[in-house]
Amino acid sequence: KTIRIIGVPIDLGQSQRGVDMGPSALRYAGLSARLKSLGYQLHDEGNLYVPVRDSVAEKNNGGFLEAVQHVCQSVYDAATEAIAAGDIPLFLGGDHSLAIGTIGGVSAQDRVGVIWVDAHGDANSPATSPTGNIHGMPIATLLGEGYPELINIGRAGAKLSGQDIVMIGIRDLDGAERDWLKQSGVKVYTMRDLDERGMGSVTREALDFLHGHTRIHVSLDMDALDPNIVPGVGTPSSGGLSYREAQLLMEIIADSGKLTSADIVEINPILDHENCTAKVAVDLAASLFGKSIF
Ligand code: DIR
Ligand code: MN
Ligand code: MN
Ligand code: MN
Repeated sequence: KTIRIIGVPIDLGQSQRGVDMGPSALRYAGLSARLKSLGYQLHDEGNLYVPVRDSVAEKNNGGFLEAVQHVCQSVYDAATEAIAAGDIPLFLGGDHSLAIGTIGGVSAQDRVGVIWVDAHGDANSPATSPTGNIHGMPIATLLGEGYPELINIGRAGAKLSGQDIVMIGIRDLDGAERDWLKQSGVKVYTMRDLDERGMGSVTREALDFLHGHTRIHVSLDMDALDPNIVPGVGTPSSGGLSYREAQLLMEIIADSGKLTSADIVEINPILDHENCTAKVAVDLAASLFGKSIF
C-alpha cells in the first residue's frame, strides 16, 4: 500500500503566522521514514502551491477567501487523484481550512466517515464566526453552511451530512457555533466525555457511530492535544488530550482497518520548542498507520 504525502503550506485561514511551515516540520521530524518502517511505500508529492500571505490582498470581511478557495480546489483535485490511484493520501498542513478540500475530494466517489480530532468545533459560518477566520469554518462548510465559493469546491453542495462526522477532544466552542453543532447531527465527544468514560470506550463508540462507512478520514488538528506536550500550535487550548490518550485513539482507529486518508494540521514551528510538536505528530501518525507495541 502506498501513502501519498501532500503538503499544503496554507496560513491564510487563521491569524497566527507560522503554520505554513508545518509540512517542513513534519518532514524534518522523519515522517516518511517512520511510515516506511511500517511496510508502506511512501510517495511524497511535495507541497501544493499556496500563495505567500504577504503577497495576497486581504479582503475586508472574507479574509483571504478567494485565495483559500483556489488552494482548496487544488487540494480537492490532489485528493481525488490519490484516491483514484488507490493510494492513501496524507495531507500535511497548514491550517485547518485545507480540510474543505481534502474531505471534499476523498468523498467524491464513496461515502467517507470523518473523525475530527480537535479542541475546536470548526463549525462557524461567516455569520457566527467571532474572528472571520476560515480555519474555524471547515465543518460547517462541508455540511453546506457558509461561503458558497467554498461549499461548491469540486462539486456543488454539501459534501457530508452530520451522520458522517464524529468529533473528539472538543473543549472550545463559540456560542452560536455550539448551537449550530447541536442541531447538525454531528456526534461530539468533549473532554468531559473522555474524562468520565476514557478514550478507549469513546473511540469504540465513535467507530460504531461510523459503522456504515467503509472508509474513514482522520483530520488531526494538533491543538487537540494538551499544549504542555504540543506548544507549537496556532490556537492552544488548555486541558487537552494526553500523549497516551492520543496514542490510544490512533491505535484503535488503526485496528478498524478502515483508514483511507488523513490530515495533520495546525503545527506552528515558530511557537514550538525544538520541533517537539511535529515529533509528537509523527509518533501519532505511526500509530494511526498501524504501528503496534507488541
Ligand atoms: C475560533 C477558533 N472558534 C474561530 N477556532 C480554531 O476562530 O472560529 N480552530 N482555532 O482550530
Ligand atoms: Mn481545527
Ligand atoms: Mn483546533
Ligand atoms: Mn484551527
